[in-house]
Amino acid sequence: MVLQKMSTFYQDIVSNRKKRFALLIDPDKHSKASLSHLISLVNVTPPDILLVGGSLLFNPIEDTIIYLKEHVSIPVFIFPGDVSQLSDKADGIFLLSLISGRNAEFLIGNHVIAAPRLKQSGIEVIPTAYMLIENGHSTSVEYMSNTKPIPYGKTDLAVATALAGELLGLKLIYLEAGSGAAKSVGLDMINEIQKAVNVPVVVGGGIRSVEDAEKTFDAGADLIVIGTALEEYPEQLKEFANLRNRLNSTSPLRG
Ligand code: 1GP
Repeated sequence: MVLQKMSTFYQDIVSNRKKRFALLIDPDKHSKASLSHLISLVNVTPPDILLVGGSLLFNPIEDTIIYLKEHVSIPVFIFPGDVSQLSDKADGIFLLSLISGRNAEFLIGNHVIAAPRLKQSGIEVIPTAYMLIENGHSTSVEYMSNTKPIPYGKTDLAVATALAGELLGLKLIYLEAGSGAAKSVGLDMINEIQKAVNVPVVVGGGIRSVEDAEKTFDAGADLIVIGTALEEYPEQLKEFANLRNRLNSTSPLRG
């Protein structure tokens, strides 16, 4: 029997509740040259984790994961858009339960398909409560998952959903406005959810600047996820890393 790897990244984030950021890499959005440039920057000012995935991928995820594992020393996790995005070459996976939706395939169906392979791989699995939050426009993840997001201002619904995720045993609450969102998750909603749950809160979608990132951290996010902004301006990586370092050197730690 293959034993699931001890949850090392997760252990780290719960035992040391500092601010962290993830760089999301969508394999379809990079050429070999752009990826290699981004990786050279990652090795100078590293984020805390690389996430790899997308709502719909034309290119196999594994090639990108192998390339990243050869070139970086930070954890490389899968952030799967669907069940085809699996690889035992990654360090781990955010196993997403789309609890804002009511589509059984994304609540349990795909997990049943993926489970034997995940068990066999032994990679770290982090059960994640994935919540889509409306941002004013329809997003790829909404379309592909055939689910409705939680309305933007409905903080009570979002808090109740996050609590349900925690009570079901999910280990991260991930608030997702959608890649390239014009409006990221509302600060009040992040703050209320962070106060309501004990597990770490992840926020992604539409975080474009260091100012956006700082407000999101201040509202209570433990981990923020940045994709588009660093596809467009990879040099901004350094600014996000400086922000994280500054916040961790000045804020009292939570948890
Ligand atoms: C991850 O979908 C986000 O949660 C990434 O969004 O591409 O807008 O940074 P951006």
